[in-house]
Amino acid sequence: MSRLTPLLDESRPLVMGILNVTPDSFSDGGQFLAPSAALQQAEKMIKGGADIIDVGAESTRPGARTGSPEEEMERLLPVITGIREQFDICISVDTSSPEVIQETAGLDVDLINDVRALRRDGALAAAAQTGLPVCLVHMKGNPLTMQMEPCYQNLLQEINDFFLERISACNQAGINKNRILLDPGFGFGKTPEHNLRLINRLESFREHGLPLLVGLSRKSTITRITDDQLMGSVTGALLAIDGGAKIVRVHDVAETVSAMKVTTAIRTESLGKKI
Ligand code: PT1
Repeated sequence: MSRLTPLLDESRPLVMGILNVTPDSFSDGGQFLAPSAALQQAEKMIKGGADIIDVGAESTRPGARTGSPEEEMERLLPVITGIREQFDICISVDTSSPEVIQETAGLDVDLINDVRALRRDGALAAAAQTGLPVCLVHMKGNPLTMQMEPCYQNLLQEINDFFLERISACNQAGINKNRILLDPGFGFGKTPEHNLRLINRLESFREHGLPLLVGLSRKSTITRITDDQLMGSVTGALLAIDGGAKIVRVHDVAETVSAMKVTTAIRTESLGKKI
């Protein structure tokens, strides 16, 4: 069974640490490409309190181009295998490729995180086959084109309609609702104002009754507001959790976890155990 399932049943929010093994990632490109550097970063995030490590080999930042599944696998395989050998941590694979979904499922991973919401040919069937939970991200367009004048009649409704359509496609492919997480896709085909509204109105997406995941760490909307990426990202993560996010996807795990502990202590009026 996926290690994520019991974690989702806990009442606390979860932290997903980002591990990019891409040569061109938007904030840490190339830094963790070597498997040993990637494993060190994974260890740092686990020590910092990460519940999940999200490993990705395809850059999906605005303007990025898609690589081949073989390229993705070549980068992912040693890192996923290494993490699995060393740590009993939840591993998420950030991919849209059916081949990668199928291959990595054999490496005992716990979540398929797809910014294309399993819309690629064969991705739904591949994900269904694995029996793993899936995260469906809302994206208008594709990474190459998504920031070219993104436009909505009704942002929140269009995202919810998209969720309904993808949940139904998943159900038809044999992926039950209890295996689905939703992500409104901060930075995916949206203006900064759209992105800010998503977080401010996160409760709009609760109607599906599914866990919400939000990733805003170090994204351009944040860095356009403040030069302090860390404080900006942590603040955004806290407000996302306040709005009902079950999982926040972050670069700075330890800092986010510390901030979350203080908000939890205030909300529960009790000291958590100091780690
Ligand atoms: C995300 C996410 C992701 N984001 C999930 N997976 C990225 N579930 C990759 C910018 O504007 O939010 N949720 N996987 C990275 N994508 C972006 C998008 C990075 C926009 C940067 C920007 O700077």
